Amino acid sequence: MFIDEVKIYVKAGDGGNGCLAFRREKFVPHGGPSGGDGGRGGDVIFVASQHYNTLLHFRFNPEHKAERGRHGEGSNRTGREGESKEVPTPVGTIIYDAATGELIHDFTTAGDRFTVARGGKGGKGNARYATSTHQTPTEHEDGFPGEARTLRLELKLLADVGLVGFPNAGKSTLISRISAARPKIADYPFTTLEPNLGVVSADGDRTFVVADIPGLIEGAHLGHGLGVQFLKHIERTRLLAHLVDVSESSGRDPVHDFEVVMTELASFSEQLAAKPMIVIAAKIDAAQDPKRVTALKRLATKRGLPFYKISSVTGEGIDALKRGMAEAVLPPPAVPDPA
Ligand SMILES: Nc1nc2c(ncn2[C@@H]2O[C@H](COP(=O)(O)OP(=O)(O)OP(=O)(O)O)[C@@H](O)[C@H]2O)c(=O)[nH]1
Ligand SMILES: [Mg+2]
Repeated sequence: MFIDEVKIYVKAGDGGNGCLAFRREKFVPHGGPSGGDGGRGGDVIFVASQHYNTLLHFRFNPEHKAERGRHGEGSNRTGREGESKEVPTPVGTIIYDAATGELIHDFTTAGDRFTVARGGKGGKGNARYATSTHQTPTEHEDGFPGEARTLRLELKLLADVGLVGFPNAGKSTLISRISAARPKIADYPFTTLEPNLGVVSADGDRTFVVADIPGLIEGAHLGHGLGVQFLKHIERTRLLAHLVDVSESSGRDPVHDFEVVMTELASFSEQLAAKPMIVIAAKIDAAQDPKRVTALKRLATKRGLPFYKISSVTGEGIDALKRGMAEAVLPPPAVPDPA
């Protein structure tokens, strides 16, 4: 249902030209042919990496070219090979030829490599054409062009973070603040009727996916409200972000809201309720009574859960929350990615 898709252009390096040259030495009147071959062009190679979970980095960078081979030189020197270009892509990416629709490769495991465009062969230098009867060849070949093609990349998005909470808690507003997703937002419960996914860019190239699902109310597991059917969309996330409206306008007690949602999660699945969770006091700009916030914070601390205060309206606490989410779901950026 949620597919990230992008079209990119790849071009492997052209081969270098073969050289036309003759040996010129003192006291050797007719030196033989000595033109070296051109170097091979570099390949464009895709490498599946765990450090990426969306195709967002391709949108900023839709062209990938490998280096061309150097031309051959005199004294039978072969031109240097062009460097290959390694392009990281998330595990789960499927590559199609955009022109023919042909499936080129399906990346299923990290470290999986596949050459999507082969570098051109280098041209032969004139030295290669010498025979006993043809000692001063002037033939030499141009390098061969590297492959070029337009690819369509497809990735089924899996959410890393699931937003849970009461209807109207501000889940959709938060996802619209931190990603390009633009779900419907309104001041009434059950505005969101279907899950939305948003791609959040953390530091640099790293991204993660947040799922906004319809709100839960007491008795959701009995079918009240929209029920718990949408919880299946966040069963495979690595982190639940539990939004609790701490403004007065909810007319409810934040601590009670938190417990109600926990009960509903647990009655859907114990594993879901036991997932790593962060607690978010939402709409902090509209919280007149600080006791509502501190009571929620105390509860989070008691349960050993990280606690954040945010306002999607003023932006307060949003950066810290994004960093906290990224830390919880992304592997540490210790190993530099092959670029
Ligand atoms: N003052 C204030 N209002 C907010 C904030 N975030 C959301 N709201 C308002 O709260 C209302 C509900 O926001 P939504 O984002 O639609 O809430 P939701 O959790 O997605 O609701 P459902 O889709 O019904 O489950 C809207 O009127 C928002 O404008 C905030 O940080 N501060
Ligand atoms: Mg919503």
